[in-house]
Amino acid sequence: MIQNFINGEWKPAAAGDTIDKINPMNGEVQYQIPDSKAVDVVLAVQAATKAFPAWSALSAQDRAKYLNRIADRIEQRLEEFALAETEDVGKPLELSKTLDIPRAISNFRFFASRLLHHEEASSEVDGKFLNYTIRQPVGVAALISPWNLPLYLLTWKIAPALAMGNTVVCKPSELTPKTAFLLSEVMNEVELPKGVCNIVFGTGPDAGQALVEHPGVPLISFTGGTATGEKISKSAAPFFKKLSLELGGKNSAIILKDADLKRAVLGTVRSSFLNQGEICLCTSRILVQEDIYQQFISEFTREVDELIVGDPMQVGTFMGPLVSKPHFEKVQKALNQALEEKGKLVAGAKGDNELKEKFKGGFFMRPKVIADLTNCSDLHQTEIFGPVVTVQTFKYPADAVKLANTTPYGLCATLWTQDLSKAHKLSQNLQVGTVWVNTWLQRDLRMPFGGQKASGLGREGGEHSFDFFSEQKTVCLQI
Ligand code: TXE
Repeated sequence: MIQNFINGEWKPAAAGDTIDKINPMNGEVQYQIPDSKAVDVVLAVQAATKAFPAWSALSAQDRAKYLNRIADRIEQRLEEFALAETEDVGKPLELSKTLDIPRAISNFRFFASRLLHHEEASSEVDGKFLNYTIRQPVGVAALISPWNLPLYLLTWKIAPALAMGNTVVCKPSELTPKTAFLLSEVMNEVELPKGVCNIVFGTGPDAGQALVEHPGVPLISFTGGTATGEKISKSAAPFFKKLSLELGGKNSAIILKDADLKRAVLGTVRSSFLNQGEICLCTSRILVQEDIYQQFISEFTREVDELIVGDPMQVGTFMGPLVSKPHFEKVQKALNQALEEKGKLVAGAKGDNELKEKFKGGFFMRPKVIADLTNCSDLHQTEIFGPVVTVQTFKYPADAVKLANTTPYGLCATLWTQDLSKAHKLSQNLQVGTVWVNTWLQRDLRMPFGGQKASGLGREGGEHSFDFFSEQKTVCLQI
């Protein structure tokens, strides 16, 4: 039974209410989680506040030891975590085992190591003054995470927050809570001091909102939808809280005529539909130079229609069900709009009914590729966040950059070309936080990660996470 983890103990929501967690495979109730309200959040923040002095006073070595112990324990329980992630999200078990859980382990190890090799600045002026910086924790950090990469993204916040000496109150998505609960077991197994890490389950408007508005929480790190990011930003503004927002995306894959076509096709199939297309970094717009359009689209659609969609527990499955009924309906609505706008379904026209038959009540669909929409269709602008991509052509590379930049978002882009001087030039002009050239989702945790425009505020990763999860102070001494 999943319960809140507050002050090192598991407990139900104070009012005893629960939320049904629905199985994406069949639409049935899988289990219940606490439907926490403000009172539960207050208890969690109290616990984190009480634990803060001792935790922030620990040496970097001791905090790093805890982070490494957490990583080791998750690694020992990898199969269990991977199964839980797949059963919650619907993603293939192979993906949970090779991407989600290993990355969660890396998050803890990376920031433990960074903490021990981290240097602060100092400078001396004309032999008269010595300046040096010190980094201090902020306090109780609110960490709010989404449902698409649940453990991967939650630990991307917990690790640097704890490394910097903060204590945390986590609010995972109510759609995919299981691995966060297993993580609370690990925190207990490694004897993390009580109250250092607290996990409260509940909805966004109740538990999430109460956490954002709590006056004892000076810092919020949020990953989720842009609309929610906006709400959080508004709630946090009067308190001048430190805020990091990693929001939605509408990412383009730009295929230039000199690209290695096979690599571009396979790379774009993966970047479009991995994790059912439910990654903020997924490709959702494919821009192909007109010279190679026919060749690209015929190879691309063939690969897409050959993808295996089905039981995520089966080896070879590329896509499982979408995460929830409301999300499935949101994606279907976008697809219907595209067809109403006379978009042409060039892949994914068949197979949905068979999936509905085979997985009764499940949120399954074949990956879709839509062509022939006009450039001003708002489907090129709105985040669909599912296995539906649009494809457009362009004449000159500069036209592709213009198309790619004409969305409210600015998270990432992929570029397929063998002319690397062109790649450097186009990368300069793309208004995004990350450009991948001839690859995708290759992540170096030392690099800044985040988006521009409606894709968010701030950067996390390496030093950027330490900057966000600490207060830097300059001390100037007359010598
Ligand atoms: O995310 P939400 P949802 C996009 C994607 C998706 C859309 C909405 O387009 O369709 O966002 O998805 C908590 N105060 N992404 O509804 O609402 C919520 O409980 C405080 C992109 O699942 O953003 C959950 O824990 N917290 C994204 C978390 O916020 C609130 C990944 C995310 O929920 C809250 C997921 C509130 N008022 C969705 N309302 C990415 N960038 O990867 C909700 N929450």
